[in-house]
Amino acid sequence: MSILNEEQESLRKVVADFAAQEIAPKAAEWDEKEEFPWENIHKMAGLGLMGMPVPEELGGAGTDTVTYISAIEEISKADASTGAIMAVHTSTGIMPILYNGTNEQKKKYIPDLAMGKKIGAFALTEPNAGSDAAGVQTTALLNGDEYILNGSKCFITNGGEADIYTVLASTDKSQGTKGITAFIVEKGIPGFSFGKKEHKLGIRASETRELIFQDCHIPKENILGVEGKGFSSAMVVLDGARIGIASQAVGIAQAAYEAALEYSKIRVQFGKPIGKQQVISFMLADMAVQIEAARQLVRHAAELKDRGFSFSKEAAMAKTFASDIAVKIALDAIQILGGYGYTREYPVERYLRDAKITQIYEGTNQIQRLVISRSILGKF
Ligand code: COS
Repeated sequence: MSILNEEQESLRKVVADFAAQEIAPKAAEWDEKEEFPWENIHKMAGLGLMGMPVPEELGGAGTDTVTYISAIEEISKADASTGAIMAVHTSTGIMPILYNGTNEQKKKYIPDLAMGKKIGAFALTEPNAGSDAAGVQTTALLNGDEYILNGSKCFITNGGEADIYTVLASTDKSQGTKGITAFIVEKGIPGFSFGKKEHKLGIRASETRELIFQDCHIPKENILGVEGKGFSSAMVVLDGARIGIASQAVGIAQAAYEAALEYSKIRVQFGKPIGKQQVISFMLADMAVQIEAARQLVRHAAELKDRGFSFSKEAAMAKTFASDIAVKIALDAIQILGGYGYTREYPVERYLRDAKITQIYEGTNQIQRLVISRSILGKF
């Protein structure tokens, strides 16, 4: 079953109306300027959208995952950049602390993050540790009551704008994945700086930056979870985050489909609207099927998570399918709009540019297929 209940549906509707009125009209401008949409983030914080699945006692909205990912879909439909900021902030900025933090860490960091007063980010990827996440070369060496962090991270979503970072570093290179540890690192501490800002194909209003650590002293109490458990904790966080990105992909696909549908009703060729020509109506029918199938996969993974079942394989399936169909649907939407679709006068070219990243980040779709095949066949 994956029909939203009354409460989930009414929250989805509130977010959809808000996103259509407040976010969508400016999405093209944010994209053009490559400017972090703080205005959107402040408004979303006011509505309680920056910490939806966080318990109320920690400043969140206390929703389930299904409601949270339905909101990501609606925000992403209006603006995929804002959807990326929200999803990454919540799923990978807050969740590592919620899952693994001590009570003191939770109280210190989560309320400001969940209320959107601060932004969170997650720093795993490095120049030589992408799909092979275990190849982390950033080191954290214990020195008295501190760890000293050295190295760099790349492609960090919310990098530079975020205040709180979960950083994965090697505390013992000889131990492989079991020598990786997570740390909470605050913006502004000595030895922590930002490198180049990436200029991207899509989600251009979201910030993506390099992080640089040069003899950065981290107090011992900022270790997140247990030393050596950072890698498996990161995998758990990423499983959840992949449902968010899958939902972002569904939102982009829905936006592209609706743009193509509207255009097909008004564009007249050969004496009738193109939507009444079978060649176009069948394309629209295929889009509708693919979006519904993707949405159901995403909600299924979210429901498994909410009910406490294992959902790693299903999250990977949802992300793979939803991101692949988002790219296909955005391409087909451009095809339906023809020459107009190829211009910046219409939003469909942006949808294609935004959709592409969903096949890449939070684990490429090749990695998702690896996760799925390992779940079916075992590791080989
Ligand atoms: N949940 C909990 N634990 C997990 C896990 C999961 N989903 N996936 C792996 N682990 C644990 C394993 O159980 C293993 O622990 P033990 O040694 O105690 O058994 C440990 O983590 C190492 O796992 P594994 O041997 O499978 O690691 P690999 O190096 O073979 O790689 C992949 C695993 C490829 C799946 C991982 O590197 C990956 O997900 N890469 C993509 C990274 C990514 O998504 N990056 C996106 C950017 S970060 S926002």
